[in-house]
Amino acid sequence: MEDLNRRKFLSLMASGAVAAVMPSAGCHSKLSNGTNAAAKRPNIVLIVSDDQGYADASCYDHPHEVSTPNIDRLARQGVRLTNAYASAYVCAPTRAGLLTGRYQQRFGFYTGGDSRSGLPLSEVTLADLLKKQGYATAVIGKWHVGIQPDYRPLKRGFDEFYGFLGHGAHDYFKLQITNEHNSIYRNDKPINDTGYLTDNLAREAVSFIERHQKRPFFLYLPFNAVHWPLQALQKYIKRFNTGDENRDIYLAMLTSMDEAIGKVLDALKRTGADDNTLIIFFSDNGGARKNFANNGILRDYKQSVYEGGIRVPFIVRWPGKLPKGTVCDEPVISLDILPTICAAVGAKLPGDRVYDGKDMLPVLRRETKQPLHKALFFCDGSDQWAVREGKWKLLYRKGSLELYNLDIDISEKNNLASEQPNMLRQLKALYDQWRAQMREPISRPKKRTKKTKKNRSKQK
Ligand SMILES: [Ca+2]
Repeated sequence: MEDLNRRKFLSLMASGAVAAVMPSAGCHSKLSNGTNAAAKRPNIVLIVSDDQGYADASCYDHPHEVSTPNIDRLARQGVRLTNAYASAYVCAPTRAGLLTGRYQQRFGFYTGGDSRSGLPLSEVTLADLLKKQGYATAVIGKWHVGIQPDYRPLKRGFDEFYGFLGHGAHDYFKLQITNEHNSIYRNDKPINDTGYLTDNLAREAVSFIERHQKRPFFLYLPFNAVHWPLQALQKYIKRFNTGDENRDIYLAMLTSMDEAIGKVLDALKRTGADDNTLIIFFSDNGGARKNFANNGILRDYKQSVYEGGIRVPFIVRWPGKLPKGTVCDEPVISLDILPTICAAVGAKLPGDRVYDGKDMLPVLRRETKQPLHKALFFCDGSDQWAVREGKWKLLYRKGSLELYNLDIDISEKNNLASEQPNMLRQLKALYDQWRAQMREPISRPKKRTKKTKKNRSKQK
């Protein structure tokens, strides 16, 4: 690999691209060896699954019918996290937090409804940052953070786009031009395509990898699998016989996604990029009841601040830079991905804004025993919120507060709110302090606003 990287570097020098990819001063120390940073600049592959259950990867504690050999391959080659969270319990806000490294509530992005106006243009995306570092950038899959022209991928730091812009779900077989939400786009243009969408995302991802062997690349691969509608290839549905036809279809969708991930891993190997590629994989929220996902021992599903809505499968794999086949129990959140990637490539974070995510690399390398975060926060802007500090979790749901000790009660069965009033008060104060720093939702539901106005006028 040394020779290969040297060749890559010389090729970049010849093309005059080295100046563009050299990291800013002071960032080299972030790379583990401190050697020639430009030559070592890793490729980044960020794979996001959609509504996948915590128990629906066979490298996690799983029911017998689940088999995900390629996700397991990532876990064998990297670090598997057991206390990893998505920053929201639904699709769009998690993506907004992921792309910015900031609690999405800082810019008013709490719900799927907030995705209609899009990721505010004041935000800097991970792709913006990597593009500045000379990376080739692509998003292949589900965008879901803005439909209007200025909010589309090519305006948010990505060189290439294949996928769909809006809504959380997409038909897996109907890939013809319809409207701006549902059409499949290639870059700025809607196209007519055929096939099974998960396979197509693999095809496009492999093509992007093969076309960028001479330049560091950032491939953002947000699958819409295994989000409903329940649609799968017959050849895979036949493999399952759980007694529940819907679960069989879900598992077949999962098989297609796992095979797509396998194709990406094979392409990295084939092109020689494998050893110099950081791969991060996670699900954008907990498994959904609607798609027959399984969250194992975790309570509840997507759209809930119980663990089943927010704790997700999460793997980080970087050959030679991170330990292989290890398990990390440190609580992390999807917001950490942006600062981790920036640290890996030697990119400085902009100094004009607050970043909530933190570089996970020291924790993943077991270089520190300090907690990565003092606390983690979750909030949907209306009915539910939660705060986790160490083993304690306080959550608000259906008008009441619940307190759990996750160390001994991962399934959140024993509400300690009345037994631990001091802990409850402490966590509530921590949450209130955090919440006061966040903006109000971009698209506060109209009904709520009208009702509030009506109530106000009544009170007058
Ligand atoms: Ca989702």
